[in-house]
Order: sequence, then C-alpha cells, then structure tokens
Amino acid sequence: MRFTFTFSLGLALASSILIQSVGAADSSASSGDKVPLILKLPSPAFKGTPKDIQLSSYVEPLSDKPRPPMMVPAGLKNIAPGAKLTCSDKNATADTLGKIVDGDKEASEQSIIYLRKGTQWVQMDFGSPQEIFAVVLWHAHNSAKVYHDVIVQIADDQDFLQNVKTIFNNDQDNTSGLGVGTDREFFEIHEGKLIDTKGITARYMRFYSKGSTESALNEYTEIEVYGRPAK
Ligand SMILES: [Ca+2]
Ligand SMILES: [Ca+2]
Repeated sequence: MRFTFTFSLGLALASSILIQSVGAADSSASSGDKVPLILKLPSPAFKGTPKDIQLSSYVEPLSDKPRPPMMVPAGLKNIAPGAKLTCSDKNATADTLGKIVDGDKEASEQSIIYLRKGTQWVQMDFGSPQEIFAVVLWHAHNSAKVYHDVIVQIADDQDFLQNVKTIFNNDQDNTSGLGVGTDREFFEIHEGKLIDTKGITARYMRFYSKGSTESALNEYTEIEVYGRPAK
C-alpha cells in the first residue's frame, strides 16, 4: 500500500513539474524575447488642434498622448538605409531619394523631398527576402496635414506583378485604383506613422501617396523598415 501511494505521489509530482516547465516554455515563446521598438523621434514642429482643413470622415483623431511602443522581437534593424531606392517620379535623382533613408526626420524645408502630383510611389529593394515587423513613415510634419491614398505593398518582383500584397491602404474611395482601403487617414506628426507589418516576408516594398490636404505634391522625409533576414 505504502509503495503504491509513494509511487503515485511521485508520478503526480513529476507530471506537475512537467506541466509547469511546458507552461513556462510556452509563455516565454509567446512573449518571446520581445522588446519595445525604440524609435528616435524628431522634434514636434506644430502643436494644438489643426487649422481649418477639409478632412475625410475616416481621419484618425489627433491624439495628445505619446504613442505606446510596439513590441517586436529583439535584434531587429532598420533595413531601409541598405535598400536600393527607386521611384515613379523619374525626376527624382538617387541623391534626392537618399534623403528618405538618411536618418534626418526633422520638419525643416531641407529635410523634405518633393515628388510630382498624382499617385506616386517610392520603392525599396532589400536585396533578399526580409522578415519585416514594422514600418515608420514620415511624409512631412512641418504643419498639420493629412496625406491621401497612403498604400504600402510588398511583392516578389520589382515590377510588382508577382505575389503582390497590400499591408496598409487608407484609400477608402479608391482614387488611386489599387483597391478600396480599410485603413484610416492620419495626421502627419513628429512620431511618424507606425505600421505593424507582423513579420511578413518581402524583398520589395512600395509606398504610395497622392498629395495631402495641403498640396497636390507628394512629400517624403523618412521611411524606416524594421526587420531581419528571412530564414
Ligand atoms: Ca530624411
Ligand atoms: Ca483616396
């Protein structure tokens, strides 16, 4: 009797330890070694409520609180500076496009590049497939304005014909013709627009826009892409 009792207790203990250790492994895998994504933000250039501008019904209200950090796997890098940049506006030189990934995100005139009117895109080729967790986008935050038809796509080829996926699209009235978006328009602020790309794998990424509430021209200040080489 005594032997059986001890044996069962031992078994129960052993299985309880086993369950605990599996549980611990599970929780460390799901929260992973996730860390807050630390962004270096430029200084705010304007404050308070935006001036009287024509807004769509799907503009996200401007928050007066700092954005909470996004949790991402440890060890990600901003891979945008290593990407090959191209653009739909053939007047934009390589030097001009380089300013989108030079780390200068300030609101001053010399930090902003201008692309022509209409739907325009900037494209990044990372050289090989990358696992991408976050994109941070600054068109221009020198005044309160809202950009139109902000669309982010990925593809397997530079012409965006193979395996094209849309990861952000706020063109809710489809004026750029890439499909009706369901994301909201947003104010350009010093924090930039943070897009959670959920670890999607891509070699090519395109960023579209079609002017703002301020101008038909397209401005770009900086784009950051946080990722790591795909396994
Ligand atoms: Ca820049
Ligand atoms: Ca639109």
